[in-house]
Amino acid sequence: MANLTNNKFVLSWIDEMAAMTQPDKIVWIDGSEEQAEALRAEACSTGEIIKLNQELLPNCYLHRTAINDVARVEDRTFICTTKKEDAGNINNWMAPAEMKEKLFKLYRGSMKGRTMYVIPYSMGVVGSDFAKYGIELTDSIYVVLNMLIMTRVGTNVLEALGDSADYIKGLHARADIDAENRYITHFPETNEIMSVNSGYGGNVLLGKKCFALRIASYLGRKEGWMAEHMLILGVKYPNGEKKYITAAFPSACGKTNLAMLIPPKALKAEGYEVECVGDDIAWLRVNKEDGKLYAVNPENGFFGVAPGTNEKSNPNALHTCLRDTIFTNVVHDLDNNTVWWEGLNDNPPANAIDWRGNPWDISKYDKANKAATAGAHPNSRFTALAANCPCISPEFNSLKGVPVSAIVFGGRRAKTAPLVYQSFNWQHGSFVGSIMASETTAAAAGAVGVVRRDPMAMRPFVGYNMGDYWQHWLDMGKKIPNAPKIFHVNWFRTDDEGHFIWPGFGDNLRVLLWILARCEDKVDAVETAIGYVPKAEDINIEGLEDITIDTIRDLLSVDVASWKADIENIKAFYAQVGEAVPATMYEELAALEARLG
Ligand code: OXD
Ligand code: MN
Repeated sequence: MANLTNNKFVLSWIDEMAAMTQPDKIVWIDGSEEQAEALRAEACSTGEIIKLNQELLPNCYLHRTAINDVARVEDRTFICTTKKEDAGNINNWMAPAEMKEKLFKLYRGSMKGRTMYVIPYSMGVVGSDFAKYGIELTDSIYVVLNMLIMTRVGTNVLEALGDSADYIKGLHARADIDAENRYITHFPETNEIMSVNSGYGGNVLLGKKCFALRIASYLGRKEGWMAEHMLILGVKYPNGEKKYITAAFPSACGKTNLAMLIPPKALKAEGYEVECVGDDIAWLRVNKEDGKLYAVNPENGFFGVAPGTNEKSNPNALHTCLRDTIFTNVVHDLDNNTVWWEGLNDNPPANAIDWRGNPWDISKYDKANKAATAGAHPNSRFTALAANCPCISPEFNSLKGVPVSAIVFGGRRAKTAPLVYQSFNWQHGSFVGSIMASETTAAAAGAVGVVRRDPMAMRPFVGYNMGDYWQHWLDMGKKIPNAPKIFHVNWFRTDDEGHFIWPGFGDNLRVLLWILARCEDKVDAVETAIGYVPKAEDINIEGLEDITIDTIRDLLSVDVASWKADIENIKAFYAQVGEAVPATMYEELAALEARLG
């Protein structure tokens, strides 16, 4: 097949990678439906994917990964900068030359007998100011088909790149799917990503976490913008006005659900709507005209967790994946050739194959031992087109992005954080982001689990030193004349029996409306040691059963004892981040401690 570009930087790099991996042939992905369809047919013929019921699930396919290859592997993810301190203490680090020597041995000859696909892709709308281009080389059709959904792929990317060397080089080889030799590596100084011995999404769809977060966060610092692990949503008011919020939560805190929320009945009746711009990643730039921070979602699709997605928790996600979707590691219902997962409905298939490829029915399922007995892997996924989402924002393809009114941080805290609070200012808000954390909750016993600090939900995704990343947040605040206000929410406060108090899901809009009202100075608040907390009567509870103003008061109370206990944990974490922690963050920490008394 002919090359699709004359760009000598691209061609010489591909030559070099092909000389090392030794594929039988090289195929350029042009983004055409015709080529995609031929690849689907080929992958079906080898069993790599299974074509599902085309009446019920048009253009949908199922894939099962290797059993040892079902999630991101943080302990095997490396940031390879020349100096160790540039990667920092939170990332795994290895010197570039040393890592490459190791990798090249694994890559050498790894594509013998296979095809190398060349995927030119864009993160962001091709040609927009936000867009960044990448080329992924892979020997997996599954990767090609996923990239066609998750990113903007095609010859227009090569045209936009022209003869420039400014693109991110990504090399992925499945090799032996050997967990002991699995590496997800980033070379931010040379714009390279190398992934080997995995076939699982987060490790191999190099545009997502690897490029759009790790490499992009590095570029953002260098170039004066931000790459964040944030959803983007728009709230449409009954009068037609729209306001946008970005929000960062650690994995497994319901980001996709919040991004696509459906307003509760009472608010819907008044005319409120929510539009989704993105569910996972936001790129943020200061707009020179109005001095506001603007956000785009650089992705083109959703790589969502399937289990727990249902008509009640997230009908929009469910409808998004009824067509043009690749399901990974879910249950295959053999009777009607569809898919199923735990939490989809109460109607598990009787005749089915589980994510491991073994016969399965619900009698094998033991709730107490989900990991071993679930039909769908707990981290099973759908890869679906954003364009198919019923609530996708009309601004999804906007060249300039959407203006951000509020940035929201969140975590899963049983006691410590109230339902919502507002930071005093950008600097304090950056501090609030730096101390973000999530707990594992043992719901039944009401026990408080282990705290994992996850600053800005970026712990696994910052492509450089965490302390320098915090400094970048502080610096950005000074460059945004009309900066968004920064908030923190916690949907997961529990009562003494360990039950969640706040209903969550669509009702979270009630909290978002308070947040947006604050951004416009339309509502008062109470100043506390941790920030501004709503007056209970300012959270709209119309139509909410079981929630009284006293419940809201409870949800908004600041539990000083647990904050004081948390301070010790924060100090230990700051010490771990080490010397690069900005002095300003320590000042904010001391000020918080003083306010707590
Ligand atoms: C994801 C994650 O898959 O954050 O989006 O883990
Ligand atoms: Mn994520």
